Amino acid sequence: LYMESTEEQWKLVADERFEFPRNRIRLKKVIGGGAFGQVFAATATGIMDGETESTVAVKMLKEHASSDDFWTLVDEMDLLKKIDKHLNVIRLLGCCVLNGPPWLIFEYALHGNLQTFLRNRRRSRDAYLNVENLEFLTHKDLASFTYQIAKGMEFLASRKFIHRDLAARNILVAEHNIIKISDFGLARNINYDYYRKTSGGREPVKWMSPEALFDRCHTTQSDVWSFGIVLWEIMTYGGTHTPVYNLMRHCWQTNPAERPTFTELVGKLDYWLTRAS
Ligand code: ACK
Repeated sequence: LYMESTEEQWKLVADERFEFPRNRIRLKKVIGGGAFGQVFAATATGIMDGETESTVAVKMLKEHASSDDFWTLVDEMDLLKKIDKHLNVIRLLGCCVLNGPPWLIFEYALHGNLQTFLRNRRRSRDAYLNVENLEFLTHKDLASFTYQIAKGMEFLASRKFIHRDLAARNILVAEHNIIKISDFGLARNINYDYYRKTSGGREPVKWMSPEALFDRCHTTQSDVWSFGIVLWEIMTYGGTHTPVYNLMRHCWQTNPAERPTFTELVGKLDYWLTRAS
């Protein structure tokens, strides 16, 4: 992609394989936002074979985004164009770069991100507050999520893509509980970019392997580390792992005297079960 003009920063050259007429998109409502981008639910006319109107998700910059943000989005778009279709990887259906700011059009994932999805389906003491009457999940559902995530990541790894931000919040759940790996804002294709390092950007510390964290060395195997954390997120229904992880490490102190007593453990676990998010 090239900038044609410096006067309007969004003047990008259209890619005919992906360009979709902006006027065939109807934005409906904001369904999500990150640090620099926002996502709308929208309808697109004639974007999918055999469907006149499809529900899609449109990702774009927020109003006061910087030029860094702009290029992050353009990088993401470029990268997504190179990823072939896979059931468990969110698909870029098209882009709008002409006559306005860049829009990325994605297939729609009905149930939103996996972290919120899991948290809304916890069997807690407050289960009766489950006003939306959401179906609870079975072990089989949880196992299916882990399998589908592994399948999606296996596919990305086979194409030499490193995700670098694999976490339940970046995984989407579509109709029939189909998993879609998403959020490629930090992803890199190692074929051309394996040496590029992040600095000052957002770094998902709690999901990062030691080599990614300390040496900025991101590989498919560091994605595997993050996958391990995602397994934890799934098994705790979207729980934050820090408290329990700290507890585990506490039990593994070399000096036995520094390990917690069972009474301390009971107290902490009780607190965790009843209060923690
Ligand atoms: O649970 P959510 O609303 O689902 O939180 C995130 C948010 O935008 C920020 O990424 C939602 N989102 C992103 N991409 C899609 C998509 N393709 N389909 C449905 N929701 C999406 C996501």
